[in-house]
Amino acid sequence: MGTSLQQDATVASRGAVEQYDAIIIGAGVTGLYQLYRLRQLGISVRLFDDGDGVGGTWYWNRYPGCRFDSESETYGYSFSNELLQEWDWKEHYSGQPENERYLNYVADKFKLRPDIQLKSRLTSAVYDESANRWDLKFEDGRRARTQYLIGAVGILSARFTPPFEGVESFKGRSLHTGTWPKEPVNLAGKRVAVIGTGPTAVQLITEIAKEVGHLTVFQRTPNYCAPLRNAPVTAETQQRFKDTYHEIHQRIRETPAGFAYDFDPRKTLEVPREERLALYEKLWAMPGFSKWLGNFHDIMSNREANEDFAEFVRDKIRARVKDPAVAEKLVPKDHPFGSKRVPLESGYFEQFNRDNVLLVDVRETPIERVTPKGIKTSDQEYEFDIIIYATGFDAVSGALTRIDIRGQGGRTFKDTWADGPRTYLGIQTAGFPNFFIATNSAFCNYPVCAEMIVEWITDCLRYMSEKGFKRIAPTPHAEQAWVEHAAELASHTFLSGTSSWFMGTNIPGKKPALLLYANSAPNYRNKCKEVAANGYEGFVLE
Ligand code: N01
Repeated sequence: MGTSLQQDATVASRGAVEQYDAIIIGAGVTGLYQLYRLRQLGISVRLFDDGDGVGGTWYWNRYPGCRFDSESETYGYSFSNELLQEWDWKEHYSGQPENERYLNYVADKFKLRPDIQLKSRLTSAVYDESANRWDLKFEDGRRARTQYLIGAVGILSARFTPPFEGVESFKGRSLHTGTWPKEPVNLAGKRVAVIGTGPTAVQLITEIAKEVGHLTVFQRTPNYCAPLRNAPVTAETQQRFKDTYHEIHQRIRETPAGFAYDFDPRKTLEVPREERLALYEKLWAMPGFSKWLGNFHDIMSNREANEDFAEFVRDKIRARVKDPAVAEKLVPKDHPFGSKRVPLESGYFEQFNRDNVLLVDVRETPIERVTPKGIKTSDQEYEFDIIIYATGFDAVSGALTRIDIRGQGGRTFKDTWADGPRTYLGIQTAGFPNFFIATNSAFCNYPVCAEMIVEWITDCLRYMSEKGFKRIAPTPHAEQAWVEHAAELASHTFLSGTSSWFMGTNIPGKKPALLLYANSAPNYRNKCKEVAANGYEGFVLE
């Protein structure tokens, strides 16, 4: 098992190579659970993370306003009834500080910390074919060798800052929401810019507009934001959660996206207009993603149906913004509802009624450069004390392709994934034996799918140990078939026509490809189970 932190420091300074059966990269929701499970196999396992605390997404994204848009009771781990009974969710959509506390509680409760090495950024992982081992190097010079390497790096962890000219020249403070400082940031009275209007910016802007001196929001694409309708969890509801966790988890394992919503099976346009509107109003008054995942099923496949609901949302936005010209800028018209992740908000649009908030549409007046004083658009220079980049992530592939990973024959992972993710089941890539991608790559509420992948990997390693196998990798044929199948499913959605992180098109130069697996979570889970039940069909075990 892992050594103590003090011993580790000595090992690192001597330059000795640490040896493990399995190494996990990432101390987020997935990585922590993977560590818990692999320890049960009795193998030596160590988890590395570049943060100085556990929590992954909930460690890094500590910007004001950050919170779940999943219902809290569906987001916690389901594997331990003791944990479920001990933990109280304070809000229906829990905030970042509470979520980080939860993951720290998990790390303590299951005594995970002795096997976690923080402040360790993985820079390279090279497969040694003759020894069937992965050789890892970390930024601080630490080296480690492992039979199994598990990337639990999350789908939204590689921060993206647009390559504006002059970014470094700004004399004020520059912040990215994905690496928000631990110390409080004093925004009071400051002239603040926010670049971006995605789900992160929507939460951030709503929270800080009242605090800053002046806020300028640089928007490229307006979003179909819908009300979150958060509320405290009452003692009675808390008890109901605890009494019914079994049913809650059973339900979210059966729904397409792992949320407790069912699509309405009727076809939108076959339902009389008044009845349609009544459903839209009902969904609008409900909390969470009800408006998306509880809507008519064909809003995500039929353009006319989608447009019907999109127009309803546009009118909701118009009704909340006092200045009609500003309202029109905030109304999305160039993409279907749901083709970008729907931001859930708690008073976002009203912020644009404030005297200290200005909306700049960068499609009308593009950002030309960042200057020492602020931001220069095509028509003027704006001066700021603080620029906040809420500009998102190089999603899904970015966190892996930024590491120098080399498989059989020295093939780089970056080249292998140059045209988009190439995997079998989203879990392994041919030519990279014993390297598992423990990332929830389906369109699915995070933990419910992450638990499934962790358990699949754990079962796979147990199976290998029992049968005496030392190496596993997919066949190129199985991988190619999976890539084609995923592309075929993607072609039935209309996600490809919209620029978003789903398609990788938010990153200049990234080849467009749907980065998530567009099947229902139960179908995905069943396929993974079936492959395992058939002796890991499509994989070569040696
Ligand atoms: O990132 P985004 P995010 N010039 O990519 C803009 C999860 N999440 O961090 O839309 C000007 O969505 C960009 O503009 P455009 C959730 O899955 C969950 O907000 O590309 N603007 C966009 O407005 C979400 O989907 C929660 O035209 C530029 C913004 O930056 C994912 O994280 C909360 C630009 C980026 O939006 C990512 O959300 C928050 C440029 N050059 C996030 N480049 C929960 O509630 C980019 N932009 C759990």
